[in-house]
Amino acid sequence: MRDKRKVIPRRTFIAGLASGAGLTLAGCGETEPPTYGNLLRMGDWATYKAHRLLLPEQSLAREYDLGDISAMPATGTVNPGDDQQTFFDPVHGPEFSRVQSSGFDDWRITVEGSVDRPGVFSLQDLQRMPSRTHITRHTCEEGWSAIAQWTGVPLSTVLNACGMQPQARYVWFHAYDSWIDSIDMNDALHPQTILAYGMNGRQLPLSHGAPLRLRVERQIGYKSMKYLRKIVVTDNFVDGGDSIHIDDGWSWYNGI
Ligand SMILES: Nc1nc2c(c(=O)[nH]1)N[C@H]1C(S)=C(S)[C@@H](COP(=O)(O)O)O[C@H]1N2
Ligand SMILES: [Mo]
Repeated sequence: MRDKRKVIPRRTFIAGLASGAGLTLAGCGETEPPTYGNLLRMGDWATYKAHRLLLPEQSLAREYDLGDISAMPATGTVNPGDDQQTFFDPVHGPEFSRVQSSGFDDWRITVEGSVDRPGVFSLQDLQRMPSRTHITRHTCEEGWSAIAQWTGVPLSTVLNACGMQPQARYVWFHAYDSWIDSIDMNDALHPQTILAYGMNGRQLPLSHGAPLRLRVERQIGYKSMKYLRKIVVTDNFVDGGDSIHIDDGWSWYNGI
């Protein structure tokens, strides 16, 4: 498995900023990452705490101009239907191939959990909702970054359409490969957090997560999950354990 710990210097820098500013780091409920206490996840603590203290809740990641768009490599899974991929899922991989062969006409995403009206949405359903387009920099933990334009529906719009319940605190994402991951409500309701179906003015390409991927612009690249199939709203944090590769150092919170 690849080494996922290349972002420590910035994390340390931000933590340093926080303590240098004389901020009290103890006792603020909402700045405690839900993974706190798990030794393997100690790295989450500094970034989560520092970001939640220092950054306004809905501060925007920098947006760029059309002329700034760069080439972007596709990494990790590039086709969930291919059983040779590292993160191939024997159950959902073949299912992906089936919906892909329908041109994604048969593709549906479900939204369940702490919502009054669990939803099932086709791509057309999502495309009929108000959209947002932005140009942002994607930063991968492997050391590269790229600028691209993303178009999609704000996650908050979809969650509200399903009647998200007031006690809900996390949103989980399940992909057609073996990826499962979550974000907190602060990131879920952030205006730049979108379910993207378009990239650089075209339909989202297969290798970049078609038909639908998440874009979480204030966190490192791997939080922007590709090939979405299910969204689950939860009241409590549930550690995804091995499925989110904690043993390999993938932090749950990895703000940039
Ligand atoms: N389902 C899924 N989502 C994923 C990945 C993956 O392998 N599977 N890779 C992640 C990583 S490490 C990065 S850097 C970005 C890469 O997105 P890209 O392939 O569009 O460049 O997707 C993220 N989302
Ligand atoms: Mo990445």
